[in-house]
Amino acid sequence: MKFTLQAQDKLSKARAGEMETAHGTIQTPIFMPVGTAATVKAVHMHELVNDIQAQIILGNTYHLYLRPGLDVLHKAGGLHKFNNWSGPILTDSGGYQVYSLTEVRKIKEEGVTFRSHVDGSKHLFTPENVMDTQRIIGADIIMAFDECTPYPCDYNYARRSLDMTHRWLKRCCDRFDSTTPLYGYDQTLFPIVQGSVYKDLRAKSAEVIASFEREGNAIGGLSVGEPAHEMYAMTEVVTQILPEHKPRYLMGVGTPVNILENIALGIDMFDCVMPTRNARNGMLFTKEGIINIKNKKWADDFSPIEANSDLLVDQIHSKAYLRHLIRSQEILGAQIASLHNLHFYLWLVTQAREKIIDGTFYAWKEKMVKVLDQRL
Ligand code: PRF
Repeated sequence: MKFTLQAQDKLSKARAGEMETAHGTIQTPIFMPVGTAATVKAVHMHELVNDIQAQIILGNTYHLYLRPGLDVLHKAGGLHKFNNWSGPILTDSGGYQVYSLTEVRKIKEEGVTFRSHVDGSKHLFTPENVMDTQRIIGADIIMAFDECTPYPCDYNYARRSLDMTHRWLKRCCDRFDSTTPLYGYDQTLFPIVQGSVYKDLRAKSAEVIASFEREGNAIGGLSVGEPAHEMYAMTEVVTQILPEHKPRYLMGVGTPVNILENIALGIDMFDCVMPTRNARNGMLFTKEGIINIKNKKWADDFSPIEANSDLLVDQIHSKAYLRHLIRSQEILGAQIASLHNLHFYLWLVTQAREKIIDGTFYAWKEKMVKVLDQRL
């Protein structure tokens, strides 16, 4: 993987860059639609490619390992072949899903034992087997196995957890570096900064993570319930330490405002279930603000879902129609709303990139934050 910085904003730490992977080039800052179980929920691959020009999608080791399982993925020739997405893929390591989705789990030095949310069967994830699993899935960018601490988190717990995440990172790197890709193209491993909301722990973690000198770095453990100002304070501490010339990925973030503020702090990559998950409940992100399409006020509003949008479904369907579909739990409602929201998120980061390049990012960001903080 190769990362080139193309422009840096003068009034903030925002950057525009380009990442070259085996499956294509990604222009940053970028948002990665979440394709947990080998699908971006309710959105077809041809829509990702043709309608919203997604540049990279995410997959989850935890879900893919449980279903369809490694045997099927290996026989398919990896996830790209299995789901017919030929662009870049990043897989998360399961270091978050085992904490958020499983109830009975035990974290030990060796790894994490947990029960499957699908059938209750018992499994063990270790730094080594999670690397092997991500080799089999075949993502271009794979993530280290970490512990995402909850919020709030006691200082001593956060400190001990961090030390373990760092020891796990060494084991991840050793395994990754002593194995080879299975499908003939390169993969790269990103380590993850943790440290809860403690500045000293975040700084220490960022230094340790940087010392591994991988091709990109990630920040985890944020957007887990802490106030936004604490998230920004942590991002700021960490981006001051992580190397300038490598991509920085803020995991699981966030609202459009969170994304803009973190771009301003020097983040290049984001993912979040919010545009797709909230779409299914009728929350729509628009250039004028956030709306709940289920609201009565849209019942007889026959204007397009979004005026001045270049997305076909925004032009040909009305707010009243989408409201009806979502309220009736029609599958098409989830499809239209998900595509609309992903299109908005990709529009937002593409605009940010253009503004960084033409030198007008800061003023634009301030204006957009005001608009996007509003619920209409
Ligand atoms: N670790 C991993 N994946 C994640 C997170 C993390 O801390 C988060 C936190 N927002 C989202 N996804 N491995």
